[in-house]
Amino acid sequence: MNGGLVPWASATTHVSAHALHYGSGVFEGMRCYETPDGPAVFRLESHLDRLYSSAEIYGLEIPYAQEELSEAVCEVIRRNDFNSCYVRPICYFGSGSLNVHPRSCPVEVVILAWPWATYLGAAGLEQGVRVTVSPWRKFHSRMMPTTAKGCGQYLNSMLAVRDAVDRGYAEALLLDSEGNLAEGSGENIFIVRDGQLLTNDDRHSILLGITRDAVLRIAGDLGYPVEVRALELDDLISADEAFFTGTAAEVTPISEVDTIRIGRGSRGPVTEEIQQAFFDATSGRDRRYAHWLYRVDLVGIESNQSFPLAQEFTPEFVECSKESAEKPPSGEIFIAP
Ligand code: PPE
Repeated sequence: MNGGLVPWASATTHVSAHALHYGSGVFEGMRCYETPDGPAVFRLESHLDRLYSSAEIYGLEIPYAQEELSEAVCEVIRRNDFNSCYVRPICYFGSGSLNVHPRSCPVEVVILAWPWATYLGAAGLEQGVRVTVSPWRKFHSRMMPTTAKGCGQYLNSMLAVRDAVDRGYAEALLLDSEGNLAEGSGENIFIVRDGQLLTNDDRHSILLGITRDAVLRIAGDLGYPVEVRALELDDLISADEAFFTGTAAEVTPISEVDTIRIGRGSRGPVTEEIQQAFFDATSGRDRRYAHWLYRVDLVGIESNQSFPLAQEFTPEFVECSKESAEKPPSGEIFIAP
């Protein structure tokens, strides 16, 4: 946290922090996977590139070089002795003034890590999840930069997912302001029809997901034609298969939308093949995608010992699975360079 290694319980910020009042921060979510070469962060550079561009849009000057943040991400994983985990770097305007303009607010930089199993439930990965079209529309990219991962932007996602869960669905699907599909509260969407993949892009107010990008590449390598265009609700309802992509959600099949079954109402064969290929990439089994894996142990090997600051803590806001809300094991710490 801001250049130091801090135990979870002491990693606090003041109530006058600008970000608390106005959501003025940007963040990333990445996953570290266990591979034959030790733990490796999937597409670390792409995530940090997006963090820096999100920060630039909001005028947050990150006072560290990208290489320093890469090393800090690895360090927090090593010091926690994690083989696999979720990593959440966040940069935000801290305490300085409370005008909407963040003048005189310092930029705080924190990296958190914790074990995070499946996002939409372990069963969801195999059987698919039920989703509902949200009454909340995704904000238009002219209202807020949808390609940036800004903290305050997630109030839109939060409204949508709470409504969906309250109505018994695993996830919300937000339409854009024109009524086309945008994305899930925390995932991009793909449709499979007649052996072809369809997805939308930033013209439809989505975050351009890094998992989406990986799946586009994997699908191409598997020989599936992919079309990127506006998607209507009808495209989804008449699809053979559909799935979400996201760092937390990975590749999760969609089984139903508002009680209408998609295809057979379970994970389809194309989704399964892409899911398998994705996990082969993240686990290092498929060497073609080895360049997407950033090996945690390659740097700073001298300091690779477990760290005594890691302590008992179970962050209540962390749900391993939206269905089972398992608690992660203790031992999380933050670090920044
Ligand atoms: N759209 C949104 C709105 C989104 O939040 C995510 C990631 C994606 C698409 C997929 O992006 P990518 O992870 O680069 O493939 N959502 C993150 C936050 C989840 C959360 O609950 O917090 C994530 O998956 O890490």
